Amino acid sequence: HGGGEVISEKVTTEKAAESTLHPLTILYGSNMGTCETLASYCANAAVRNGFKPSIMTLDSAVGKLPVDQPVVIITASYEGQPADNAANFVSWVQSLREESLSGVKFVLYGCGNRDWVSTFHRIPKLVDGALGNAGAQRLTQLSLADVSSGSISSKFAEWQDCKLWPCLRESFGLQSTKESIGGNYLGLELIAT
Ligand code: FMN
Repeated sequence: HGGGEVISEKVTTEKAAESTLHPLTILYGSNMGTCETLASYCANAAVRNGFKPSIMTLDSAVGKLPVDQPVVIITASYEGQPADNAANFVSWVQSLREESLSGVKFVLYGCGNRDWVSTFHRIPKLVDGALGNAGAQRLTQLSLADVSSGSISSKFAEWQDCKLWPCLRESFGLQSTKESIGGNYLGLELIAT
């Protein structure tokens, strides 16, 4: 009956909208949930920025980093070691030959705590270096956040709005309308003019 038609119309519209979005892979390495939560924030923001996200652990991407879409990586360190769901990925990237990841384009965001002085951000730095050595291309430089001071979710929101989405949108030649990135910029723009 009538209700069914309304639903199928909505599904068709959503499908049409989705087909214009660019695929985006978001990978996280997380024990206590911070990086996983940030990855889900990123997935939520993806659609309004023109991307269709797939979100999974770093370990589930071993041997299959895509070359047809950008890869966003969000990861932590534990006593200088990877999170449990990133350990296989970290060993794998260190074992790669030069140029074996050519065509892979990535953006890396590291979460760490400066209380671990000698291993502060060891894993995000190691992964960034290993991906680079294997020929993957950085779409923007490594970003490292300290979770011991300030709010990590506001730091991450600022990074998304100021670095991640402008860079991903630019790499796809997408128009960078300020409203579509964060939503809070419209007010700033009005004040500025
Ligand atoms: N941060 C670092 O930068 N280097 C470390 O070696 C490090 N070791 C840690 C060890 C333990 C037991 C804990 C609890 C935290 C450590 N951290 C270290 C901080 C975590 O990487 C940071 O809290 C991160 O946000 C955790 O991410 P997650 O919640 O996604 O697991």
